[in-house]
Amino acid sequence: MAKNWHLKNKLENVERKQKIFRKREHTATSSQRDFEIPEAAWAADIEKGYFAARVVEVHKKYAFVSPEPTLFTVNTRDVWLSTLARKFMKNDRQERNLIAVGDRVLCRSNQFECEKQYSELPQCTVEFRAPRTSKISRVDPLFLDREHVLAANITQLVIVASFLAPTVKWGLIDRYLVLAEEEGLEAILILNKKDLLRDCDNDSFVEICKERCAHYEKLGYRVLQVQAGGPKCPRKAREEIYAIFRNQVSLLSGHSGVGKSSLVNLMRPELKQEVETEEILQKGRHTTSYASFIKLGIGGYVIDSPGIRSFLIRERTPLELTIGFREFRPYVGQCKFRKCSHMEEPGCAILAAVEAGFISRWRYQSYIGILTGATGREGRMQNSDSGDPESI
Ligand SMILES: Nc1nc2c(ncn2[C@@H]2O[C@H](COP(=O)(O)OP(=O)(O)OP(=O)(O)O)[C@@H](O)[C@H]2O)c(=O)[nH]1
Ligand SMILES: [Mg+2]
Ligand SMILES: [Zn+2]
Repeated sequence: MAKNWHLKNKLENVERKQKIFRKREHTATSSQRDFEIPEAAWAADIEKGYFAARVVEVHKKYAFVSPEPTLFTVNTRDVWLSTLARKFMKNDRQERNLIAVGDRVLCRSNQFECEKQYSELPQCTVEFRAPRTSKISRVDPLFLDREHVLAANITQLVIVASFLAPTVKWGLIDRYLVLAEEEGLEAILILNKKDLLRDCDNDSFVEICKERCAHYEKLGYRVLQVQAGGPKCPRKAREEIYAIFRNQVSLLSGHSGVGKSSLVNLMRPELKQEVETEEILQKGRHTTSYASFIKLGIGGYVIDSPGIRSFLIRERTPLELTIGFREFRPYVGQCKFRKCSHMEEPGCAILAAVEAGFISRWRYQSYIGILTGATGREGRMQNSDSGDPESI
């Protein structure tokens, strides 16, 4: 009974917060609305000398952008230092940064206006942002009612985990899958450090890994088990990796040390990525410090991001969350109670499917974890409470 009461309270809370969020969205400041302008309306400004660009890196007070003369051709070698137009620099916004890596923006050069040159790079002002075709975001760890957009306009989400060192966190994978499902993005799973699994003598762990990889494949996700670092990656594995990333704009996400940058380095990146070394490991910090938009020699672009420390995603109602678990969908609307949370209600179709073995228990546990707001703090940085780096 006490548990039921707690759950009811919790769900009412989610609904209340969502109402506030929607109301806020509705009354978003006019500056926020004006900032997002469809590209079709950019032509007149482009004639005045403005230029379209892609955001390639975001810092606290500035960002780097690269011109994008046509869609999907980003001149990543031509980097401009940009600041946001002053009129948009308001604090009362729901989004941590108005621009994120991957955003398409319209810039005005102020190369000859600036009295002070802060950098040798040309300088510009970001005047407008195009509506996003996709975004991946989390809850800002510093202000829990604010959204932190990690990347925008990606064409696929590549979730990277390592079998060991650090040990794979299946719950984190499921959290990312929920975001991908909601955005209608293809999600691909790369399980790295296959060599460590091969040498592992914990048979039950190896068995679980095998089972779960096969289960994700059964659910229709592409799963790749690779060895991105260490000795040379075999040609076949390399070809498989290329086939995933070629001509896409991919976001690489996952926790620190799993091998995201090692993967990027296999694909002839324009900028070689720094990979974790013994020294960095001792300091316990992220190797990649900022998410950056990188052109790949094999074709396409990738956003390499630092391993995430806290991955709290926006709270969702049970109905919203079931969308993120594709195997739950056939049972949605079949429960006895319309507002079923699928936790312990009688006549719950999802619980029955778990009992009957149609939904796996561990995926169901992930659902419960997200629904009840487990923090998602995982990994070797979990004891560090020093706030978050400015980037992702
Ligand atoms: N044994 C083994 N080690 C690997 C493999 N891939 C990468 N590594 C090592 O794992 C460590 C972490 O790799 P990174 O590529 O820096 O990981 P990352 O995900 O980019 O980490 P952050 O930038 O901190 O988020 C490095 O020491 C790599 O050499 C692999 O397949 N097997
Ligand atoms: Mg890295
Ligand atoms: Zn139910």
